Amino acid sequence: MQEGLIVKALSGFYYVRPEDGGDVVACRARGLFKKRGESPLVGDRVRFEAKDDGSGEGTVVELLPRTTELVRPPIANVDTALIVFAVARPDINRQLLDKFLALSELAGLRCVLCFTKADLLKGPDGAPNALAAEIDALRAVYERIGYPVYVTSAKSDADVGGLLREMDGRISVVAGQSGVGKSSLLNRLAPGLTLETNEISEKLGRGKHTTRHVELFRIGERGWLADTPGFSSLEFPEMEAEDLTEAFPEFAELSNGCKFRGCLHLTEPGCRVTQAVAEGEADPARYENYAAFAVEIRDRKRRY
Ligand SMILES: Nc1nc2c(ncn2[C@@H]2O[C@H](COP(=O)(O)OP(=O)(O)OP(=O)(O)O)[C@@H](O)[C@H]2O)c(=O)[nH]1
Ligand SMILES: [Mg+2]
Ligand SMILES: [Zn+2]
Repeated sequence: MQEGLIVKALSGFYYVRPEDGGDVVACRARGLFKKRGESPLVGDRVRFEAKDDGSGEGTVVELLPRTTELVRPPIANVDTALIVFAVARPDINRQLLDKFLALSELAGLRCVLCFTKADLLKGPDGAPNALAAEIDALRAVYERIGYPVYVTSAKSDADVGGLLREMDGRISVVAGQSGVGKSSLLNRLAPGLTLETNEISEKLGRGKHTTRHVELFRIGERGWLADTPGFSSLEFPEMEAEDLTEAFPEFAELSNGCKFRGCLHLTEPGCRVTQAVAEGEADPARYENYAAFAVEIRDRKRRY
């Protein structure tokens, strides 16, 4: 019996990379999993048996305990979300950015932010343009909360060493709208990887979803990374609105100072969060997005 990592799932086969670094083994899952209602996922660490007939096939026998489990994309043991937005084309949607961050926080992931297409921050003369100042301000907002922020470009040899270190020895997923440059970035992070990229439709101003199935790729010496389908809208899981505060670390910290326990930071008196926003201690756009999500979650609950 050997241990390994499921790096791809396709047509009933689980492709397992053995711990000792040997060739990938195409495994079927034991019927037993279905009976127990368990289903192996990409990212699962497993025990498996390889056939000794040289076929390169085998059987997954046991799933080792998971640390995290994502539903969309379906991947186990992810610990980092690399959240990618382009500085422009498409323009940054702050609400979507905060939604990706909040959903990643709720899933128990570490978040790393990456702004791509940095080449668009320079005018024809090579000097920083107006957009560059906006991106600097945005970077400051998120760094202050504690998120690592990187600004990269596929069109230059901007340093990606820092980003690679963030993903070393971990399983990471990449999240971001279609066309922001996720695959282009990953191709740079992992030379030898050739993910399909797509020219943006100039007319629509957005990309088509080029990337579909879930697969983990080696990144750096000891990291694994999934190039997931780009999504454009996301739902919050079934949850209480008051638990949303945990997904906004800077508000979670302030909320100890709120007068009421379970404060939603909307219209409650004695709210430390709304006070911090009013006094310029916390970013107003982050707060607006938080409030919109909190109302969405609360009202959804009321409807059922
Ligand atoms: N100017 C500029 N364009 C870029 C950069 N990175 C990617 N692009 C372009 O953006 C478009 C989309 O890039 P992809 O890497 O396919 O985007 P994606 O996020 O993987 O898209 P999906 O797979 O559809 O989710 C392509 O036309 C790329 O050439 C960059 O750093 N600068
Ligand atoms: Mg892609
Ligand atoms: Zn409050």
